Amino acid sequence: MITFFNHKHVLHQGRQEMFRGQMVPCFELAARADHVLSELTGRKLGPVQAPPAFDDAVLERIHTPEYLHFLRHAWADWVALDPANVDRDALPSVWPNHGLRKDRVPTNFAARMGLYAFDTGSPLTSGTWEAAREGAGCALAAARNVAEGARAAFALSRPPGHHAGADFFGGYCFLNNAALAAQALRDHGLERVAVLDVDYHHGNGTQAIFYERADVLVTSIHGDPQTEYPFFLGHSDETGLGAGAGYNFNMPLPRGSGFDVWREALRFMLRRVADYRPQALVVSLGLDSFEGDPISGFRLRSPDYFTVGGDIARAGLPTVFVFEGGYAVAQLGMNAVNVLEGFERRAA
Ligand code: Q9C
Ligand code: ZN
Repeated sequence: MITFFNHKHVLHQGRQEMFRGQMVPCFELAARADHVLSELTGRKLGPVQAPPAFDDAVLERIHTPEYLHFLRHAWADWVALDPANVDRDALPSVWPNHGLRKDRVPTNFAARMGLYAFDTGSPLTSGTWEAAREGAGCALAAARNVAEGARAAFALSRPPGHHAGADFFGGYCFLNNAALAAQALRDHGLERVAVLDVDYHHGNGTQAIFYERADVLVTSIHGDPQTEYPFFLGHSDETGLGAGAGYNFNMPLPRGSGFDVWREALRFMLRRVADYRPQALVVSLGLDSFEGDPISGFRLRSPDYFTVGGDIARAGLPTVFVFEGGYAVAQLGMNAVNVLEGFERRAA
C-alpha cells in the first residue's frame, strides 16, 4: 500500500508535558514516526510519498475558522507575550469551565490557550502548525487515493489527531487527521464512511465531530474512561445524537485487558461496521494497546498486530489507515507494520 509520510513532523517537538504536578519529558516523540518509516521501507510495504500541496480551506470542513486562525498564529502570539518564550513551549493554565463563559474570545493569549485546549499535556511549539498542517495533507492524500480506487493507503504523521475536535486540541493532537480523511472520502462522493478507532485512548475528538451525523459511523475500542484518559468521554451509552443517533459505538475495556478480550471487541465493532454498509473505512491506528506501552494498560503483543490487520482486511473495505498514538518507541515500527502487513496478506 502507498504511504503518505509527513516529512515536516520534526518541526513539532514538545519538550515537556504536565504529569502529576510535574513537568516530564514528552512521550509523543519525533523518533516515533521515524521508526515506523524505517520499518516500512525495510519491509518493503510499498511506495512512500510526500503529500501534494493543498488549500487550507479544506481544513474548515472539520475545524472552525476561529480555531484554525488561533493555531496558525499561536506561536507568534506566544513569542509576542515575551521574547524569551522562543525557548519555551506554550501550555494552557486556565480554562472556561465551571460556570465561566466560553462565548467571548479573550484577546489574552493564555486565556485563548485555555479556551482551545482541554489538557496540559499537549505543548504547542514553534513548528506545531506547520507539522500538523502537513499531517492533515497526508490524511487527505491517503483518502483521495482510496476514493480513487486504491484498496488501502497509510497516512504516517505526527502529531496524532483523534483527540482534536472542531475547535480544540489536547491529547497531543491539534488537527483531526482521521476526521479530515473521513470527510474527504464523503467529499469525493462516498455516501457512508465508517471510522474504527483502535488507539488505547478514546477518540473523543472524532466522536464529537461526527456525533450528530449519520453519514459517518464512529466506532472505538479503548481503555475505560472511568480510569483512563481522556476520562470525560468514551462510555458505552454514548450512541449518537439527533440525526446521528445509533451511529456511534464505544467499547470501553478494563485496564489490563489482553488480546482475547480485545479481539472480541474488534469483531463486535467490525460487525457494527458491516451492518452500516459503508463504502470505505478509516482506521485510527494507535499502537498504544501494546503490552509495553509506557502510558497505557492493554496487553497486546507484537504478533497480535498481524491478526488485527487481517481482521480489518476481512471487512473487505477500501481502507485509510491514519497513524495515531503508541509510545513504546522501540517496538512501534514493528507493531504498526505488522498491522499493515497482516492487512495486505488478507486483502491480497
Ligand atoms: N503522562 C494519543 O495516544 N496523557 N494521545 C496521559 C501520561 C495523555 C494520548 C498521561 C495521553 C494522550 C494520541
Ligand atoms: Zn492513545
